[in-house]
This record gives sequence, structure tokens and C-alpha cells, in this order.
Amino acid sequence: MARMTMHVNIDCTETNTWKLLQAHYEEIQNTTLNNLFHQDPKRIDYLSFEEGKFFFDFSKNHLTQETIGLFKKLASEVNLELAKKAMFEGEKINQTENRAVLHTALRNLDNNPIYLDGENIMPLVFNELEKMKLFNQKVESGQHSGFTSKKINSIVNIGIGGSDLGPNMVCEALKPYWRNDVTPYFVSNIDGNHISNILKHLDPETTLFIIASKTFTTEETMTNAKTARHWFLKKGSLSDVSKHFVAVSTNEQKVTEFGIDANNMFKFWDWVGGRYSLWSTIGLSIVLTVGYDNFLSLLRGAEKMDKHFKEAPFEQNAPTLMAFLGVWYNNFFNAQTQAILPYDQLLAHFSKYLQQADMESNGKSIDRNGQTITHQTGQIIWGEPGTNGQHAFYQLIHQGTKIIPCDFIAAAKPPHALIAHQDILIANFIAKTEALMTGKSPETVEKQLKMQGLTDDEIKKLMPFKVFTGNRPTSTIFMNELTPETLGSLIALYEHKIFAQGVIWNVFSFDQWGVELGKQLAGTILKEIRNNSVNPQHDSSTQQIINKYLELKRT
Ligand code: G6Q
Repeated sequence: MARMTMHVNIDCTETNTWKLLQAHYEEIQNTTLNNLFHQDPKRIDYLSFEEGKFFFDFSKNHLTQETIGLFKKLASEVNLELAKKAMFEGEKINQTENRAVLHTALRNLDNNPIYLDGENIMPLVFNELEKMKLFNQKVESGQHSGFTSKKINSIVNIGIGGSDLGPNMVCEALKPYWRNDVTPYFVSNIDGNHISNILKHLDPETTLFIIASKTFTTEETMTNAKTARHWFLKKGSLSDVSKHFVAVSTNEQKVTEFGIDANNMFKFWDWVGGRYSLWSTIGLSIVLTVGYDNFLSLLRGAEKMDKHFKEAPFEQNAPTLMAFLGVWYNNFFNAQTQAILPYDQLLAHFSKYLQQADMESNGKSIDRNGQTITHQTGQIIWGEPGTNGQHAFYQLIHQGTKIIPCDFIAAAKPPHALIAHQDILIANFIAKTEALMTGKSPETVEKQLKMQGLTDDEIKKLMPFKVFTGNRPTSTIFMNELTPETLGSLIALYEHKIFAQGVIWNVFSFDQWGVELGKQLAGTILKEIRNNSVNPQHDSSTQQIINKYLELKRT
């Protein structure tokens, strides 16, 4: 057990501040956001700030200076600072797996020593970075080429969950930075449609497969990797495999058993959680796609956010404020979900990525003392880029019965020259947060309908449907531009938000026993499918579905 245990495992709901927050909630819940602005037009001064290349505005949220003061007290009661120190200094805070949580070491470009079990782990980190740098040089220069000496032009990352979502999202987000002679592909799903639809576009002579798996035992990844090798061997020979297959893993034995030479293996370590691993060699597909220097900038951006999280005062600490806001809505306002709305097509995979990072980390119902939790924990994370989402689900955000706090994310300067598009995009980005807060009053509706020539009777009938109550909370995260560096900061911002929430909710954010269970369950049924026999111990519904599959398979 880690040293910090005695100091940090506090049930937030039993703190004095939680009760004060409850009382404060009773007071503030009926004050609209509009009224908060009327009561204190200067709220923007303390609820918005610049940080590096970011501008944060939290003022369109149900909070006041008093709320922030209470959050701050709660942070101290749950020992947030101590918990941060424990994570950054490599204590084994992932207690159920007895592991440290050191993804921050992977972007510690300042190279300050970080000790784990008495060993400074930074040389390990820099070794692997160097290895990726050299490999990238070789691939880029053609020194590492395919078996017919043709240059590699397709990179296929085969991985799932944490070994897929991060690099996939980053590659998509950094499309303007892609080398022009290489295309990345991502295969994750065991569904044969996924790999077959990708392979049909590829040439084995110019394709490099990265088998990315922390454990190197994940069934989907191993099956896809075998399929890829089989496909490759239709053209290439066994001795060519080393030119076209590399592995990223913590498990050297399994990698070599699979037939990938240990020299073609990029390492990472058990102190890097899967969903926090894009900063490690799991980022190899990123390096090969956008180049090593851009990968370093991504790390640098994350390192900047780490410093901000460690050093910024509470009132201007973006990840901390976002964490508390999430708790505020989740536990007091009864909000169940949190929408992530990037007004940037390049961030198309961002909410999907965060879904895993957040929901796998804080979707827990047992506290750090092993007791069942009675308060709400992890938020349901979802979202789509704007403006597409506006034409789909925003109706519910505007007029539905649920409160859905939204994060609006955008970059001011686009990587393209279509300024007319960008102005419209950003106008929508800004207009939506305004509309969600201010709504549309009956007076405005009446005026508009009168101008359209409707009769009083018609106006009366239509009125309830056309009025928007507003009062829907949003946070604005506005960047100068989306670069490798700002993207690194943006991802780390959410990582720390998730961490701080885990501390407040008193859960272990870095294990994932639910995922492990999922990995085991299918095995039993797979055996039955392969043996063509159903175990009568399943419930009758499950038996029937297995039988149905066996029957359909035969026809
Ligand atoms: C992440 C999870 C999970 C994991 C995948 C893939 O935090 O543990 O999403 O990344 O199940 O696991 P492997 O990398 O071991 O194949």
C-alpha cells in the first residue's frame, strides 16, 4: 500500500465543505446565469483567464466567488495537493494493481529525475524516445524500406482501446502536419470488416504494421495482427516480416513468441496506463505520421499543462476548476452527462477519446477504502464537433429536460485559407454559448412572430414552443491555433481534470477491472461457438442467442 493512503482517502460527502456546498447549491440553484451576470457584471474578471496559448472562460456556469471558495476548501479537505504530489513523484497510487502512474514522466522533457523503486526512470524514457527518433529517420529516408526496397508509405497501427484511441485521435487532429509521403491507418475492431476494408487499399511491399498492445495478449489485437501477417505472407516471405512488423508493448516475451524480433520492439512500462499511453512508444504511429519533432512538441505542450496543474493558483488552475465544475453539476445539479463540443473538424475523435479516458478512469462505485460509494461518480462523456452537432442533438441541450454542461473548444486560426468558413464556424461557437445561456424570452418571440404577420391567437399557441429558457451552462476553451503543442496541452488538461475528479470522488482512477472482465467473458462463449455446443448453465436468453448464431452460421 502506498504511503499516502492514510492522508488522501477521504469521502467527499462526509466533509464539512460538502455540506456547505449543499447549502450553497440550495441558494444558487434558482438564480439564472443571466441573473448572475446582472448581479455581478465583473464576474468575467475572475472566471476567465489566459494561460499560454489558451483562453478559458468559465463565467457561463452556475458559480460565484463563493462557489470557488468552497471548491478550494473541498480541495484542501480531500488533500488534492498531496494526491497530485503522490502522482507526479511516482507513488504507487494505482493501488489495486500496485503500480505508479507516471504518464507525466513521458513528457518530462526537462529531464528532472523521477524515481520509481529507487531508480530514476528518465533514462528509460529518453532511450525509447531516441529509438523512435532513429526509426523514424530510417523510415523517412528509406533506409528502412519494404522487402522489395520500396519506401514505406502506409502505417497501420493495430491496437484497441488505449492502444488505439489516443494515437488515432492525435493523427487525425494533426492532419495538416502529416508527412506527404505517408498515410496512417488504424485497425482496432475484431470485426473482420475493419481490417479487410483497410487492407484492400494497401500494398504489402510498402506497408508497415505496428502491433500496439501493452499486454500483447488482447484477443482483438492479436487476431488482427495474425490476419495482417497472413495477408503479408501472401506476397512476402517469413524473413521479410521484420521489415514490415514492429511491436509496441511492455511484454517482450509475448512479442517474441508472436514472431517479432525484440530489436523491432518499442518498450513502455506498467506505470503507463493504456488510456494515458499516447505519450509513450504507443505514439509511434504519431511519430511516423507527423515526424519526431512534432511529437516532441506534443509532449512539450503536455509538459506545460503539467506545470500549470502543479503550480497555478486554484482560482486560475484550469484542470482543477474543470474537475470541480464537473463534480458540481454531477453531484449537486444532478447532471448525468458532459458534452465535449469541439468546433474543429480536426478534433472529430476528441470526445470519443475522452470518453475512454474519463469513463474508464472514474466509472467506479467502490471507493479507495474498498467501500461501496453512495455518491455519484464518473460523468457520461459524449459529443461531436460543431457545427454538425447543432443540426443533430443540440435541440435536447437547448430545450430538453436534462441539464447538460458543455465544453466548447475551438482554435482561432485555422490551418487553411478558407477564412469565410472559419468566421462562420467561430461565430457559431460563440453564438451557441450565448444562446444556451440567455435563451429567448416570450417578449422576443412575440415580437418576431408579429413581424412575421401572425395573429395574436396564432402567437399564443406557438409561444410555449418557441421560448427558450436558456440558463444552460457552458465553458469555453479557446486556443490560438491547433498545433502539436496546443493539442498536447489540451489532452493533458483533460487528463488532470479526470485525475482531480477521481481524488474528489475518492476512486482509483487508474485501474479498469470492468474492462478486464469484458476481456474474459467472451472466451467462454467463443469456445462453445467453436465446439458447436451450448452450455446449459447460461440463462435461457443467452442460450437461445448462441443457438441462433450457430443456426444462422449453418444456413
Ligand atoms: C486502457 C485500458 C484498455 C486497453 C485495451 C488494450 O486504459 O486498459 O483500453 O488499453 O484493452 O490493451 P492492450 O494494450 O494490452 O492490448
